[in-house]
Amino acid sequence: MKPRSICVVGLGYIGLPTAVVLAQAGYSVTGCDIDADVCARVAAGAAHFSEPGLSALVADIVGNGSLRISDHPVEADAFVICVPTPLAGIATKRADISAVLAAGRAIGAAIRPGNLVILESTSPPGTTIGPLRVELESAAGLVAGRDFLLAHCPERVLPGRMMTELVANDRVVGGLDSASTAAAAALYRSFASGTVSETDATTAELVKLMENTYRDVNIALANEFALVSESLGIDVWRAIDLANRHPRVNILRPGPGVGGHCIAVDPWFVVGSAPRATSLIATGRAVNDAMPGHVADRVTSMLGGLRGRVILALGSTYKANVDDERESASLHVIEHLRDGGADVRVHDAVTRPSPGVSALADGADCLVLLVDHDAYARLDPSRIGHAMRRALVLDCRDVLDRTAWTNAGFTVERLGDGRSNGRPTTLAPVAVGRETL
Ligand code: SAJ
Repeated sequence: MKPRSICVVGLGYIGLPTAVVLAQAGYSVTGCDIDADVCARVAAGAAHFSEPGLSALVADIVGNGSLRISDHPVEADAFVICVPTPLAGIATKRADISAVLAAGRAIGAAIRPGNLVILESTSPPGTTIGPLRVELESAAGLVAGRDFLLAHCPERVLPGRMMTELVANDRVVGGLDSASTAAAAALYRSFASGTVSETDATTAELVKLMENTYRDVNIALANEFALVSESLGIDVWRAIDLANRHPRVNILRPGPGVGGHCIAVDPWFVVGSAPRATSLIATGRAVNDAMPGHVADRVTSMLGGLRGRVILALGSTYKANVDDERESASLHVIEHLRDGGADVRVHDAVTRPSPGVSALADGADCLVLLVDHDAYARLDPSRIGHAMRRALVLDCRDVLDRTAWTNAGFTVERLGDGRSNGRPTTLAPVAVGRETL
């Protein structure tokens, strides 16, 4: 039976945009959340976080009655679970799926024979057909596969591009059985323009984790190349650009660490599912987790110590042009610098744009650029350096125009650039075409 009503459980970063897209596609949607504040704000027609295009759509669909809000799951033809799956703790590195299980129990009270339940939350392999199924069945007194349909369809959208990617991206759908897979795939095909591929639930769970693990390990490789370049006295940014001219190479970019609630977390779900088979994945995580400490060490050697130094950190969000600080590597860098005794001021072009950079730089010893917000590429160094105690800058994202900043009197160092950290260049220049590395 084609679903007409859908209950989206969890109105966070994924659930709210998903509810909007489903309502736009003509479904009668109820969104529910355990957070009363979130419910109140969405019910008033507002988004509770910033995402391009989202606010206007929420106002629209709440206004026209196609999205209703509830504090618990209500009867519907289909349920879509979009709740967080964080790490249970820094030490354990295990997934905390308690929100998925709570959603399963709550849905169990509203589910009817013939309904479809879809888990979108990124989850350890086996969650859908294992613990989630058990919760649903025991709360509902029904049997998955016989009385209701159950599938996993991992979300795949990039924050900042959600409203486009929710519709345009290819999707992977995996059911408990073929009827569940077919029903879930039909639902996504009804609003997605990307290809919807069918598989089983556990494969779909691993596919999602593989995507983010691939990215994490690739970034770890870039970060390791940055460390190698620093000790060889060469510029990793230039070297990566050159390596990426090979048609089958795509090395990502180094940085002060990997943040966000996905890429820094999901690889641990794979490690947890097969600890003895995942040494590369675990090592990649360790390399990325060590980057904030490395950046703090670079600053320490630039300044000859941290105690009593005034440092201006540029960027606190987990990546460029978003307002999200979850698991931000910048915050770890700032913590290291403060632990070392520095007075760290923080500017963020998106979340705390004022006071401006030049006002905050007044009396500072060093700028540390941690996030590649577009606005930072446009900074005018001639309006910043004059009020600083020392005109030093460490660019961890290859954002600043080195020549302009040097001409304005700054000593510019870059993460991964062994030419800028005072170490001698140990390699002879390499001629590449008409350019020289
Ligand atoms: N980063 C680097 N170097 C790079 C790229 C990223 O250091 O070359 C850092 C960023 O600064 C940031 C972190 O990695 O700290 C993660 O950023 P991201 O843009 O790679 O990823 P997310 O977490 O914003 O979104 C990812 C996406 N996954 C993939 O691209 C494979 C998105 O599609 C997923 O929906 C999302 O994770 C998720 O929910 O899992």
